[in-house]
Amino acid sequence: MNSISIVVPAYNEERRLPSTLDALAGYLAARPWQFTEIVVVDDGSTDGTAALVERRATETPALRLVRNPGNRGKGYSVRHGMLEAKGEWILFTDADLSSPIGELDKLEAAIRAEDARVAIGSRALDRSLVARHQSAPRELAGRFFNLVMRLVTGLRFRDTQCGFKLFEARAAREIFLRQRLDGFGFDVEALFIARRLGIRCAEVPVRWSDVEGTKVSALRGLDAFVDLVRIRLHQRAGRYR
Ligand SMILES: Nc1nc2c(ncn2[C@@H]2O[C@H](COP(=O)(O)OP(=O)(O)O)[C@@H](O)[C@H]2O)c(=O)[nH]1
Ligand SMILES: [Mg+2]
Repeated sequence: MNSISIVVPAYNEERRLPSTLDALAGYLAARPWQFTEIVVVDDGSTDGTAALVERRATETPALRLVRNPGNRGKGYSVRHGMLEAKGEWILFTDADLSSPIGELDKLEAAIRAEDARVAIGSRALDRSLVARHQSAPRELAGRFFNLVMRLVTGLRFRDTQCGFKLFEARAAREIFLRQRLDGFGFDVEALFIARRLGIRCAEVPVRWSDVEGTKVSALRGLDAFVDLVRIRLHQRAGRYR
């Protein structure tokens, strides 16, 4: 792997982005790459997110801002970034870097070991890697979501919601050109499409630590459950072909 795009969906992240961009730039500088880029997708932020990225992009040529037409959600943001990215491998990561960027090495190793084209970070395979947990209700809701997700979709993953996933570029195109959910169910949808296309995905235990400042409301969380039904309906209507 010597060509990488890192996609960062960002909604009102002016506080959490600076240290994240530093960490990403540091990681990319530590290794000889043929091509690197950091694509921040501004999701209609009302704070200084876009201005911050534009300012930093003048000093960091590998950094690029793309903008959504308004606040469209994480799914829309990631799809936009994945389809804009030019690297041969594309990672998307949450703006708070809850999984440290060094964990990318583990995804890369899993891709090689399992001959996969997608590797997804997981908090469920080795819970001792979770340094700081989410609130108890949030974590419980996450486990319940996983249970319902497996029942509704038949997918076997233990954690689909970790915002740290690596795709081979061609697989990313095949998946995200079909992907349509704009909200938090998009990860499940992407994995669902991957299975339909026969694209192998490895689930990889990664270090993870909750960072304050979540933007996910209970209502948006509930909508992710509805997304599971939407996935089945889209599938039945043949929209993932
Ligand atoms: N909540 C939310 N996050 C968004 C949206 N658009 C993009 N994002 C990004 O999606 C990621 C969600 O991370 P975060 O809010 O920390 O979620 P949590 O860690 O699961 O609570 C961050 O990078 C957000 O900036 C949106 O409309 N709502
Ligand atoms: Mg977070």
